[in-house]
Amino acid sequence: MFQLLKKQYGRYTLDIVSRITGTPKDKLEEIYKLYASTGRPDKAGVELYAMGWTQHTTGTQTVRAMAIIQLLLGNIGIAGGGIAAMRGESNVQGSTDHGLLFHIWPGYLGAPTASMKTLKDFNEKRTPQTKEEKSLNWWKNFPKYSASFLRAMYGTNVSLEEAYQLMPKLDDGANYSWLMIFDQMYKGKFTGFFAWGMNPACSGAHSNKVRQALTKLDWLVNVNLFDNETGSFWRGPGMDPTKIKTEVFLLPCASSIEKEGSIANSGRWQQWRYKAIDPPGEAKPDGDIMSELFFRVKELYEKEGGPHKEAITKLTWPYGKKTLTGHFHYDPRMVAAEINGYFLEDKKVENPFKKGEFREFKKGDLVPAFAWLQDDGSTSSGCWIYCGSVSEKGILAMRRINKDASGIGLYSEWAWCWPVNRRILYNGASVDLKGEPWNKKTPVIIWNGEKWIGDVPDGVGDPGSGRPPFIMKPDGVASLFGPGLADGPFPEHYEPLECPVDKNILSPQKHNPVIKRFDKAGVGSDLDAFASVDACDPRFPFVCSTYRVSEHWQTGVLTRWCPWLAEMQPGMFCEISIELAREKGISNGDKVVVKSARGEVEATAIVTPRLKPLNIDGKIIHQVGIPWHFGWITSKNRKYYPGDKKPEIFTEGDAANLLTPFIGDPNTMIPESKAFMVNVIKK
Ligand SMILES: Nc1nc2c(c(=O)[nH]1)N[C@H]1C(S)=C(S)[C@@H](COP(=O)(O)OP(=O)(O)OC[C@H]3O[C@@H](n4cnc5c(=O)[nH]c(N)nc54)[C@H](O)[C@@H]3O)O[C@H]1N2
Ligand SMILES: Nc1nc2c(c(=O)[nH]1)N[C@H]1C(S)=C(S)[C@@H](COP(=O)(O)OP(=O)(O)OC[C@H]3O[C@@H](n4cnc5c(=O)[nH]c(N)nc54)[C@H](O)[C@@H]3O)O[C@H]1N2
Ligand SMILES: [Mo]
Repeated sequence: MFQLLKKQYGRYTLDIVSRITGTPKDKLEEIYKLYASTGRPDKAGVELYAMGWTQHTTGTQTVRAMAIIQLLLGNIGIAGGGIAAMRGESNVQGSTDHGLLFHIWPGYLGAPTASMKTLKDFNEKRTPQTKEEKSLNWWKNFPKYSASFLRAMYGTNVSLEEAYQLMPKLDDGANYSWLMIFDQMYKGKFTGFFAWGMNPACSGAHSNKVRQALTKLDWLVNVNLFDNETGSFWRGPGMDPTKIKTEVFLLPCASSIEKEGSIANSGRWQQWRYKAIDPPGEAKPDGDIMSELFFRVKELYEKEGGPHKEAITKLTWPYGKKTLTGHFHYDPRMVAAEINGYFLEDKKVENPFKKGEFREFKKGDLVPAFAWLQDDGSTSSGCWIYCGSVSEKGILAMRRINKDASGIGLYSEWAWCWPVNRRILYNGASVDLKGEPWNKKTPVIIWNGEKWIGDVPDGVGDPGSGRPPFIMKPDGVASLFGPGLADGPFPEHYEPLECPVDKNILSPQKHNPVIKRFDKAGVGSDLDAFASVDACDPRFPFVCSTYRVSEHWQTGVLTRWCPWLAEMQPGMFCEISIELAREKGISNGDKVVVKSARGEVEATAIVTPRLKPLNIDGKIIHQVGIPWHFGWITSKNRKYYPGDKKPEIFTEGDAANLLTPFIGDPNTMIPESKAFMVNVIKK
């Protein structure tokens, strides 16, 4: 594999990389040397990444390329090492842990597809095998986690097999990600839609398409603190309310400080948050809204019947109760315990870590850690990786012990970290085969002659056991070669779908050949609203990228209403270089229109040395940048109806996503919001 790797990347000479990126050769070399200098036992290098890497049609390959570099440098599992995905919102980690994505159940259990007819088929398909005797192959435990999850869903009301039959299945090969959902909605395949804590009319790539898609719905439920461009899409720019059939409901919700629950951060720390104040008016915590919906839908199914009704009527929902006022309150502490999991019967279980030693559990006991979960239906766990997060000591996410015995910042008694409170994943790679830390000054784990001390050890057996440390990989070793993705197995350089160059000097393929596209290729005579420009099109000569500013949050629904923030960032701007400004006769503060193949937005020009023209293979290429926090609802020039709230300070400009292409990375389906082609025209 290493020889293949050398062959693949031998082509990436300094000269070629410099021609492609526009970075001078000496700068490239300086950066390579500096970073490669971390490949020593007494040094560490970490890669923090966020949207600059991911929002591309090559995002997955970029992250993989860096993972390969970190492996080669020995920067995995050590203090100050790793590949760290910075999560954007406070609970992005928690939501993916708990099954937000369509293709996984909670705890990253691959979801079943229609062709997996029985629980046995499902478990067989999803449980990896290995011939490596010393490999732990942790995913061999998959059937324990799937059984425990099914029990968390349906309790003991039904058998495990029946529970499996009640769970929804994905159509084989189908994809239900964001772009897919809005494409299907645009094609009229949806009846209704819950926009739950999101603002797709501004955050979704190609917002014109998203806004049109919303007109095809019969109903839309907006669960939010405020009205936003999504809930009010029907009276937004270019819409004729008399022609739109969609009925919109706003369910007012409590904000993060008005309800209790937990969040999980980028470091996998689950931290408890307490309610500070009551929500105003009729607003309710999201959990209560969901709970009430559940009971109402269940009642309807019980009264009226319907296809597959048991999928709803047989669910266990022990944490919601009807109060005297008729409101279904749900208790997040009970949910936390359900996520941890229980023994559902009295049972004597062999200690998974000590053969021949047994422990007796009583029905209702909390399962102490996921190694104790069973595949026979005798345990439940809503998310196996969180098993161990609630114990007789309480909800460990509530811990606030501000002590760091490790000296390297693990703070092991602050909150709780999945899995099993281990703070650094793959820490077995921080020691050699004899158990000696590679770096004796910053050890993560140490063998004291009898046991490991420091962080909770990951994957390592006792020194001398020869167990390979990457226990989540079937063979126990990390992979340089990455089969199983839509692209690869080795990362390769491709240009974004919309780009300013004629060819990729490394390969005859200009773009990632497996980009997920929904659009028609090329543009027609007028600006085809749903197209991308995949050849250099003189109408859109500049590269555009979208990004954030400190003063606003996301689509701005939480910040555009704050007068002090609106005052600091009062509207859409477009950053352009001094050179481009000169070329186009644009001055700082001028009004401009930024246009792509899909739409246009008005902006104020900011002429800045922050952006510099790039020299790409001898050709001067300009790049411009725009923030994506704005939307029409807080603007001065929109129509305000009686009863509409007006912001104290207006912000001008509409969504940056009116410009972005509706295309996705072939693995993650994230849209290419960081690189597409536009023109900038002085008004
Ligand atoms: N104030 C504020 N803070 C926020 C948010 C907010 O809206 N406002 N949003 C939160 C959320 S949800 C998220 S996901 C995070 C996002 O955090 P970031 O990903 O840091 O945010 P963006 O501003 O979208 O950033 C992208 C950066 O990527 C760079 N970039 C663009 N293309 C490339 C490329 O090809 N390679 C590299 N290496 N860099 C590139 C751009 O120059 C830009 O500086 O921020 C979170 N924090
Ligand atoms: N062009 C471009 N587009 C992007 C990005 C980019 O960099 N460039 N970044 C992308 C990224 S990283 C992200 S994360 C997405 C975000 O996309 P969205 O999630 O659609 O956007 P937000 O503005 O974060 O929407 C959150 C909504 O939730 C509401 N809200 C706040 N608290 C609560 C609560 O407790 N309960 C409920 N029910 N609602 C609440 C807010 O008022 C707001 O309307 O946008 C993506 N879109
Ligand atoms: Mo994000």
